[in-house]
Amino acid sequence: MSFGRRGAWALVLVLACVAARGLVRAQQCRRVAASVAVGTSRNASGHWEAQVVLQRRSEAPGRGAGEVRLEVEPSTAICGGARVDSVTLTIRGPPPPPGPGYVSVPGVGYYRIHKELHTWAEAKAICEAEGGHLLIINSEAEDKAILQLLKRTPNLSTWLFIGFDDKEKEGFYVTIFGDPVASLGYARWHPGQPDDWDKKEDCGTVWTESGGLNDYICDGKMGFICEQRTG
Ligand SMILES: [Ca+2]
Ligand SMILES: [Ca+2]
Repeated sequence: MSFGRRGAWALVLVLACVAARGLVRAQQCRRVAASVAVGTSRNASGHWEAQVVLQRRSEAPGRGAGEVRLEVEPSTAICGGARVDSVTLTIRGPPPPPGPGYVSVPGVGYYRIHKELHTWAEAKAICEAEGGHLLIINSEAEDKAILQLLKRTPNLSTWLFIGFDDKEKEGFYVTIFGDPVASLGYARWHPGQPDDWDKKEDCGTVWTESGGLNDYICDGKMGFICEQRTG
C-alpha cells in the first residue's frame, strides 16, 4: 500500500456487507508504514458487526505531527433490491517536515539552494547525501515556485546546476532518474538553449535571473538546487 507523493497522505476504505470472520484487534506496534485490518462477526441474535483498523506509522513522532484527521462518511444504497450500508473512513495527516536547510513551498515541494560552487557530479552527490536529489522541474507551479525562491536569495551564481543531462546521448536530455525531460510535461528552456556550446555542455542548469533551463559544462563550478520528496 502506498500513499500520495505530495501533500497529505490519505487512506480510504469502504466497508460493505461481508461474511462473518471474527472481529480484529488493533495492533499497536507493527513495523509497516501503513496497514489495514478488517473483520466481521454475527452475534447470537443475528446482528452483525464490521470493524476496521487503519494505522499509519511515523518513524519521527513529534516531527510534523498533529493535524491528523479522521473522516467518517456513512451511506446507504439499494443494490439489486438489497440495502447496502457503507462507511468510508479516511485518515489524513501532514507530510513529513522538510530536512535541515530546506524551504517548504506548500503543495509543491521542499527545496534548498546551495551557494557554494561545485561541479554537477559533486552537486548531485551533495543533494543525495542530505536525503534529496538535484532539482527536477516538472510543472509550471514548480517553475514559478523556484523562480520566487531565486528572486529572494541573494548572491547566487548566474546559473545553478539542476537534475538533468545529455551525457549518454547528445541532445537527448534525461533527468537523474532517467526520464526524458521532454516527457515531464513541462520544460521551459532559456531562449536559445539548449545549444551544447562548443560541444561541451551536457549538464542541466537553471538561470538564476529568470529560471529558464540551460545546458552547461559539467565540470564548471557553480551553485545548485536540491529537492526533497514531500512524502
Ligand atoms: Ca550536450
Ligand atoms: Ca547551453
